[in-house]
Amino acid sequence: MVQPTSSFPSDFLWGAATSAYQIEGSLDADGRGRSVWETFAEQPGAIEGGGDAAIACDSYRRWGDDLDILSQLGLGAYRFSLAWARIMPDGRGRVNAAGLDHYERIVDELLARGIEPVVTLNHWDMPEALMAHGGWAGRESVDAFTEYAVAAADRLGDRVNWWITQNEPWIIQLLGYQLGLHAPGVRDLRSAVAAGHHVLLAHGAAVDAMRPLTRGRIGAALNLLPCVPASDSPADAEAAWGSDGYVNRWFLDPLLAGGYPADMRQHWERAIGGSLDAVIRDGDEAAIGGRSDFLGVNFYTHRVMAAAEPGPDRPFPWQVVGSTGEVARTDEGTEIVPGAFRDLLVRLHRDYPGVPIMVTENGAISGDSPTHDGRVHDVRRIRYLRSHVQAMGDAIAAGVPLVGYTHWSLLDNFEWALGYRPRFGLVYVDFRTGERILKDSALHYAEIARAGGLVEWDATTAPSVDSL
Ligand code: GBH
Repeated sequence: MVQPTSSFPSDFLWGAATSAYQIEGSLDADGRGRSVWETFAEQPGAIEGGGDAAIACDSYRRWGDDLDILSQLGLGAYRFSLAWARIMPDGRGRVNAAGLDHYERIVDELLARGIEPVVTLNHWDMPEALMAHGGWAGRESVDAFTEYAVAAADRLGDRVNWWITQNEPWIIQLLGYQLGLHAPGVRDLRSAVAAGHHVLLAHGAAVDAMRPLTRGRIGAALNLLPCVPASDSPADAEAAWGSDGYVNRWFLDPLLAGGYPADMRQHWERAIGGSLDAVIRDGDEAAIGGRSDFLGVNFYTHRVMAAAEPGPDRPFPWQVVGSTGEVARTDEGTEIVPGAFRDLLVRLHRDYPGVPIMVTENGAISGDSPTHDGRVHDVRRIRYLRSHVQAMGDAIAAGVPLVGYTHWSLLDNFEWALGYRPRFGLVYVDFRTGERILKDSALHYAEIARAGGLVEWDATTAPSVDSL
């Protein structure tokens, strides 16, 4: 049996996470503007199952139910995002007060319940109007985002202690602008690298503009993927390091170490066949770095990498291959690697010392649905959760300054291009009725949060709602 982990500090934040577009619905309510995701979702085949986010979890109306669940579980933090297009319906200029009113109610109600709001500004739902300048591929996005950040901090800055400017710049760059699998559906390498850069530049500009308006801590959330070589060969080792530059260091280094990694900049310039000087201008790196109060880490899995020849569909000399040996997987086949999670946290502390880390996402798809007893026995999610909590405890014991954990996700929700099939929630949502059911994982997580670390667990006994 795993011993109760005592390494978590007493003020460690145990929470859960969502994002606006994935849960809210009510896309036309109270003056919300259109976002790039409505346009993208209308394209045939863009969303698996043909769904859209018109209703999702109906959380724009049921947010009180969501907060009741957080209270019932005894969680101490809620990471959620503001819908950019509710606050800046036209992208620039006019601020929609009704949008801010909505989030102010949520923040005040969270605080009244003793739950720390962790507020994300951009979780991918950019106002459609900003596509006139290419969206994130255009440098105008930096000023637009800063206006939005100022509006948010002006209203909420006195009450919000944790701000996340950007969620997963690499996913925006890759899926939004390189592969076109997410909004706005662009497929262009030069646009992709520009988009990633502008997301970071907007982080820096927003931090500076928000400082006078909030004493809260401001950071960005990166999805980090440890890159492991597929074999002992030097070529695969090089592939793994290259891929680490593409996924991880391209964002970590400018945020926390003063500038882009030279090796990856070369890879990019080779791939686009020219210099990046017009995109990454003099002074830009100085405007990104040295400003983050903490790092948000979204961790799901790793990537096993092998050397490969670049080609039309492969801009860089590496490719993802699966693990060869025995490795546990989620229902969707994602490799479960808690040891790599611990090692990643230790590496971050070593390579970027002095930066507090919040694990802002971590979770697993499990094909759960209620059984005849009306309960959801998601044992595999419990195992995933426990092994990653153990990894965090080990990282803390090794000296990593971890300040909190917001599990992805509080609710089953709209999983972007994959629609409603993948269920990531601690809480089951019936998308026809909006009904919410606490899964066994939610009940077990409540025990972990209450104890402040791992507690004994017997897979044969389902936890009980009465224990809350
Ligand atoms: C995070 O992305 C996101 O921040 C969050 O919104 C999301 O719900 C969560 O993880 C779970 O995915 O078949 O092309 O749609 C992590 C990266 C991006 C990994 C979407 C899975 C599906 C690829 N995720 N990706 S695609």
